[in-house]
Amino acid sequence: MDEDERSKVRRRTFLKGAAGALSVAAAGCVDRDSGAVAHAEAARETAYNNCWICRASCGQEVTLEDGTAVDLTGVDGHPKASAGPGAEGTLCSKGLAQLDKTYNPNRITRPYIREDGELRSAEWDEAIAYAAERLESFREEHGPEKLLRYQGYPIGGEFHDLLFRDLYGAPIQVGRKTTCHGPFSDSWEWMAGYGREWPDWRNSEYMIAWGRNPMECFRGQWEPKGIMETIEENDATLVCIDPRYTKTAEVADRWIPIEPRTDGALALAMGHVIIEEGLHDEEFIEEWTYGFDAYREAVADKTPEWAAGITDVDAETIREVAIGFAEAAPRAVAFPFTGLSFQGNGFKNCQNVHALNGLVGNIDRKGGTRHWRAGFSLADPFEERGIDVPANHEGRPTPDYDDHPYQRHIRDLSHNAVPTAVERGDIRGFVNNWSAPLKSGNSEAWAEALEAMDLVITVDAFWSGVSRRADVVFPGASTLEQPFLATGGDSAYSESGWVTASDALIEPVGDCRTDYEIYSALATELGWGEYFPWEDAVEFYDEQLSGIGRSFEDIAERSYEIVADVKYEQWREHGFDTETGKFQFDLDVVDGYAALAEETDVSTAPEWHPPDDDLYGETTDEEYPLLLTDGFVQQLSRGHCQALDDAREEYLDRFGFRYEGYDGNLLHINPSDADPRGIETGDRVRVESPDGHVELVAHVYEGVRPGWLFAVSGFGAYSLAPDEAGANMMTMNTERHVEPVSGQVDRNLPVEVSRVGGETA
Ligand SMILES: Nc1nc2c(c(=O)[nH]1)N[C@H]1C(S)=C(S)[C@@H](COP(=O)(O)OP(=O)(O)OC[C@H]3O[C@@H](n4cnc5c(=O)[nH]c(N)nc54)[C@H](O)[C@@H]3O)O[C@H]1N2
Ligand SMILES: Nc1nc2c(c(=O)[nH]1)N[C@H]1C(S)=C(S)[C@@H](COP(=O)(O)OP(=O)(O)OC[C@H]3O[C@@H](n4cnc5c(=O)[nH]c(N)nc54)[C@H](O)[C@@H]3O)O[C@H]1N2
Ligand code: SF4
Ligand SMILES: [Mo]
Repeated sequence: MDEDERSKVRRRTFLKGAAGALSVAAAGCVDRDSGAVAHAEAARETAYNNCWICRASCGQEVTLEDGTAVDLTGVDGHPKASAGPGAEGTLCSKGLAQLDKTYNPNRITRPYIREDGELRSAEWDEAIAYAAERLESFREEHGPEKLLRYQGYPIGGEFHDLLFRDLYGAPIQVGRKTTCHGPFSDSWEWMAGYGREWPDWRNSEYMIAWGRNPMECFRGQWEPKGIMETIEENDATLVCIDPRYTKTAEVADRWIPIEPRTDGALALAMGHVIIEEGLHDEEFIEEWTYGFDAYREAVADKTPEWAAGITDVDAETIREVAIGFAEAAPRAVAFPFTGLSFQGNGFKNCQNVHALNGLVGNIDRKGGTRHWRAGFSLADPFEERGIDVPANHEGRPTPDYDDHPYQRHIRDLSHNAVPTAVERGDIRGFVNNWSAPLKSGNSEAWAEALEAMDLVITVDAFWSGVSRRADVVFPGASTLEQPFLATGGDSAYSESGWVTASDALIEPVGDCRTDYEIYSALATELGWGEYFPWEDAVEFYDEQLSGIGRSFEDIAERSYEIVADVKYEQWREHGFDTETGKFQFDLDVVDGYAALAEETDVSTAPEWHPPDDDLYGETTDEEYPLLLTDGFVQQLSRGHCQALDDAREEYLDRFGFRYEGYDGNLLHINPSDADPRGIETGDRVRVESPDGHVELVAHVYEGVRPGWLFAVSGFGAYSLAPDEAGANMMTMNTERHVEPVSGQVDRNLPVEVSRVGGETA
């Protein structure tokens, strides 16, 4: 397609998308939100879009003026952006920052290729031809099995898979779960038969946010709204178990700043109380669970007094929370996520928490934990067109990782194992999409591995540790600049499946292109054009939606549609999709896990695993007496808002920081740890671990537990933050920092902290 044709397509699709809501502003009227006087002649229109900053796909209503997006609000009634039917739609500050992201001067807006060791900008045709030529010679020299695939949360993920997995034949990818939610979802999948559960917040009467921060780390605006509504309307209780005083802790009835990594002990003691009080769901256990005897035995001697000594939560609190939770069940939910997944002993901790949900029988019940399911299927556009997609990745040799226990049981590679795979020559090239892996774990070794690889190709929006080291960089379009489609079951509509879609609303900034354009151009150059017969992604999505009798245009015009009923208690009809057809307390029937458990001498049933220096994470000692973890805050997304000035400023503002010259992340430290070290708020501090050190600025406050340090991730070396300001904790993380069952990055590091030469920031 040449330039003219492409812009014709864009104009056509844009006009289709915006047609529903055209309005021309009266001369001199005042913009509701910004207060600015609109340009007398400006054609103002609104159209729908979806936010993908935290990947929750909240519906956005965008105001456009002369082809530029000038304002954003949420879409009322949207399943992800509102509290449900008729409710006001809102966006969080990250969603509102979408304009700043799109028009940001730091954005990559042209293709780049490496020449004589330096990246230089290139024309699209040249960049595509160069990437194709390098991919071909790579295949001849090394074979496709040496090319590693890595995707974050992209829009065109299926096109990346089609090109690099199915057609090119690269068999190995880095498991998404191994940087985010491995222990959480692996344990849940083996216990309940599906990888994802979602809390039915809106209908819940007792909510335990367990190492989760849903008031600021949303999976869409429906989460905080649902929580606040059920607190107000159902007098529901919210308990926050977190060593950090988060926004969730702020609104909770109880904040339990637990000793980190001891959640598994707390969960077992709660199970002990629930059984002792006879508050478990006998009928559910009898008919729908497997392995309850092993569970009963596991908790028999796990009294609240026992757990109090481990968790630093007093026995009375443990009793009260256990009883409150069980009495409210099934309208009760104990929901862990990344807080427990980031732990070296995370698998058992998650298994023990999940077991509580089975014990009180709240699985897929109103107000409990919901089985994530859309309740409908889209059509397969390849089938529609009679295209037989090859599976060229199948049967390729994959490396043998017998010395990595978890790696034997999963096909995807663990994020932290990649550098070793490169060192061994198992991996020699890398294709990356919307991801910034150098912030996620084992960062120094990853940086070296990228330098050592023969070929690195990336689609990115900002300069990161990967794009700076790439051979070819393609500038990807944001959601405002490309069509979007998402479906799901997790939303404000507890009993419905939804679809949401939006078309490109603005011309891509600079020379950016949509994901579909990038992958189809590359595929065509490599001789696989026949597998990308769609004119654009709109046509592809349209064919998918034909499966439910909808068109892309239909949905994009109204932003979303509720399309299916998703009943509670789906297990009544189909049973659980597990080995026994039941909810499994004991995982002795799960082959992979049973073998691993035997090897590592652990129980297949719930059990308390303390961190132990050996397999389950490192412990603190005299030299490194503090435990450091990193994570998220409301104002920033995983790894891209750090490139935006306003977002960084909002984050620093929240903690009272307005220092000129420092816009990195803060190290939150309790006064009882700061005082003896002579550290005050604003001091530059050095954090030292057995594997390295970083420097950043201290924020002394009571909002973190004594002995525990927290910093926001996505800053420092290899990050998108301008000048790599702040610290990347993962430069102190290594291959051995891995949770042994799922292969997920363990992000708890023993450290010592000192003030740097008396300077203040
Ligand atoms: N240290 C540490 N690491 C973590 C975490 C942590 O708490 N601490 N959290 C983990 C979690 S939960 C997750 S899910 C992973 C996610 O980690 P990733 O898979 O790396 O995902 P993101 O951080 O969202 O990806 C950021 C990249 O996407 C690019 N990008 C942003 N917008 C666009 C766009 O419109 N188009 C294109 N083409 N690219 C774009 C950015 O430029 C950036 O390079 O991170 C994990 N890593
Ligand atoms: N603002 C914002 N929202 C996001 C994202 C984002 O980047 N920014 N990303 C999205 C993604 S990909 C994800 S995976 C989700 C993550 O959603 P959440 O899991 O809710 O995110 P976190 O804030 O990392 O929550 C983990 C909490 O666990 C606590 N914690 C740490 N160690 C322990 C421990 O040992 N025990 C207990 N009990 N708690 C502990 C941390 O202090 C932190 O508050 O957020 C999504 N939403
Ligand atoms: S919660 Fe915020 S960042 Fe996430 S999709 Fe919604 S508006 Fe965007
Ligand atoms: Mo995540």
